[in-house]
Amino acid sequence: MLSPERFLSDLHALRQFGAQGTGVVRPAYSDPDIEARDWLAQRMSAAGLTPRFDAMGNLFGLAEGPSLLLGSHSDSQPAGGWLDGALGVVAALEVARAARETGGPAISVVSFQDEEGRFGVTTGSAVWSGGLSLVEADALRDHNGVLLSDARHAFGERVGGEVDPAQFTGFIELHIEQGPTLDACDEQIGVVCDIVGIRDRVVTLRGQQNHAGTTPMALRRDAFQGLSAFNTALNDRLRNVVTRQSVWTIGHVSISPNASSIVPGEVRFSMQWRDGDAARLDRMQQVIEAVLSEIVQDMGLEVELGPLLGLDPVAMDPRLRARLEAGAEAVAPGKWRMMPSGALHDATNVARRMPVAMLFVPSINGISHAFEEDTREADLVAGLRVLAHAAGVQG
Ligand code: HGY
Ligand code: MN
Ligand code: MN
Repeated sequence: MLSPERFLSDLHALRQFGAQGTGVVRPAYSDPDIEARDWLAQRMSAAGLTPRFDAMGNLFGLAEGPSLLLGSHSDSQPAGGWLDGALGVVAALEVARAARETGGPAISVVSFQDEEGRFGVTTGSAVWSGGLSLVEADALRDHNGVLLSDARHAFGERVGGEVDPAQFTGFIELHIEQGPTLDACDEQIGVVCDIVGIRDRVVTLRGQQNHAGTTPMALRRDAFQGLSAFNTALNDRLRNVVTRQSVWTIGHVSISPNASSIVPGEVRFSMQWRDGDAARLDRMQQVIEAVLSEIVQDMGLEVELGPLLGLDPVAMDPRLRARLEAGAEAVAPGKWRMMPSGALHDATNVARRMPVAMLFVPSINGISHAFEEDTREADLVAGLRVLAHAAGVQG
């Protein structure tokens, strides 16, 4: 039988790996991430599933024969919440376990690796689904310059054979909403219609490192001033291109040499933008590149653009979505809605190989990618029940 108590107990057990305050620090390939995956592999075995790590460190708990795949990711942001990804993995485990106990359908479980993009954009599921080759992935570096090919060796002898996507009939991912809609409307379930697209690249501006006391303002080639001017101009120039759903973020900045008395010679920053319309993502890219080239010309700087990473928007499979809608109506009548996902998810990559669908539960005050991230217990359990319903497992 589906057990909300066992599900919540596992969810809190996973929370202990990399726990920091109310949140978790469990980035992909860190010690807590690997320890958490070892623990999950044991729980999969105990549930009668066969655990298997692939070369990227994606962890599968496999049922025999063709099966429905459920899951999400168990790595976290560098300062992340306890439910982002973990909820979908542990709920999948509970549904698979209940299915075996009740003689239900074959359900497999996955925890994808590096969903949070230490090295790229949903790197583990991108490689597994064939969107990115392992050779290309291995050349990616994190913000500290660590190569993915080095980081993934931490899995050592755990790595088994590759897991063939053809054995799965579909994929369903339960996740927290990570935005304000369900919480503000006092609703319990969101059935996802589409996942937005994303573009992400590292930009480097180079000027001239110099003395901060003696270099006249007019003669400076200050890389940070370049970033500051770029940001202001970009917010203005994007106005005619974007909608209320478009977002763009400079989330990581590294200034060199980062000292009070030195005019910065170099600044490296992440430039990320997201939208539900692939054509608009392209237009935003054109504006970003145009503004950058104007700024570097005006300010005597040089610009280097890193590789453009990204994923296009994806629609959910209507048949799986209908199963989630029926589950939502059974578990939370009148308290659910259809909605797009503004966050990115592994389901986007998995959609290359099989039908996919997603459901959300509310995030209190819409907060996520922060230690304060939380969801009411009744909503976590409602999400579990809708997932089980859609998977055809007794609730
Ligand atoms: O950034 C995202 O949308 C996801 O949480 N990786
Ligand atoms: Mn997530
Ligand atoms: Mn996340």
